[in-house]
Amino acid sequence: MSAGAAPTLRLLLTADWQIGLRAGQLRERAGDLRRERLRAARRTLEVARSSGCELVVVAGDLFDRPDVDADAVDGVVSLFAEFSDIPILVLPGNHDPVCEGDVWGRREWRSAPAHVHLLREAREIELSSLVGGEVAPAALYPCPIGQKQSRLDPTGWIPSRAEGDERLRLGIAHGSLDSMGKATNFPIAHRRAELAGLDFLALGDWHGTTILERAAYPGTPEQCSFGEQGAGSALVVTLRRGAPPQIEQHRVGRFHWVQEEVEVRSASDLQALRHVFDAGGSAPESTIARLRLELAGGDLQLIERSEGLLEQLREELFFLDAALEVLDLSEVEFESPLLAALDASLHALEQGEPVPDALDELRAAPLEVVREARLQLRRWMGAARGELEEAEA
Ligand SMILES: [Mn+2]
Repeated sequence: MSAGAAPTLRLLLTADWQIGLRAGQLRERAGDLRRERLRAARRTLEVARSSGCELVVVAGDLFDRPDVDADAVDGVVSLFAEFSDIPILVLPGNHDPVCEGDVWGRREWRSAPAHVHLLREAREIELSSLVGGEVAPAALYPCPIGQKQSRLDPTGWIPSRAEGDERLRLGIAHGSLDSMGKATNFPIAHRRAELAGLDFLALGDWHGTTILERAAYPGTPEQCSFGEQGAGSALVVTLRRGAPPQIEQHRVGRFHWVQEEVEVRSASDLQALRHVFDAGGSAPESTIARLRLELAGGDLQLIERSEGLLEQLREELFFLDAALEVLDLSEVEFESPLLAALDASLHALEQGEPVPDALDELRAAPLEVVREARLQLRRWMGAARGELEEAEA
């Protein structure tokens, strides 16, 4: 058989849309982010169309949970209806499992168009029986999830390739490959594709794109939270019997999530932080940020500048969660010359500089003790002045 005659199939692999995600971290913008997730889903389906994919595979967690708003389900169903030229295969994942009270039994989902196929059973399916006769001979091995957690490998049932079976064999599963650590929920043998003679194993659950020899996670099309790595893509996978899969990664996500903790010692630290957003490679209105600023020292001008920068970023970014912490009480003004001298001496001790003879024996004190003494002194001064002002008022 010539190479040209080998069965080929091009599919778009996506997963973990998590439609209806609560996104509580984004507070007042959470609803906007939910709508944006559906836009990323649309861009994903547009990639399928522009790349000439013969089908779309959603490898689990299309919905964030079974009780998402009716609007969320309606939104997905209407979106699918706009892409009626491409069959869409949907696998239930651990966020949207097939079980009592599942999202799939809801009225909104039941109006999904006929080109959308829910893979609710673990059994071999001839692809042509779902999508018509034009497609290459291929067998599907869907591994739907029926609960939130399990220690069993959902791909364990897939039979080995029978001798003489020259169809493409495609596994579709949701869980964690057991090779990458932390694989406690729905662990999947990392060599399952090779063990079962699959041409490709389409995977969902990990939110970062991960491409292996005969298996891949597309990752979530739009990052879900701070700390996730490698989200924001869809994969176009071309299978040809007897050859390794060809996998192309397409960016479909809009948002960049930035998390920074900065110790601000001078105005140049603020400039460097500003630069993170100016040179970050994403438009400010598509940036979601969490910032923790620590000001070592109570320089009032620096505090004001920091507040100014945060105010500016809050205007420009899609969302900013910011905290400004002032660590020191340097602004304390000592009315007593004696206490001022003591404070200066403690500071000198901290810095390893010469101190008056009277404090000489403190030289042996551990640095933390000296720092704490100075901080206590300043707190006490601040409190004492506050009481005085209250008494005068
Ligand atoms: Mn999952």
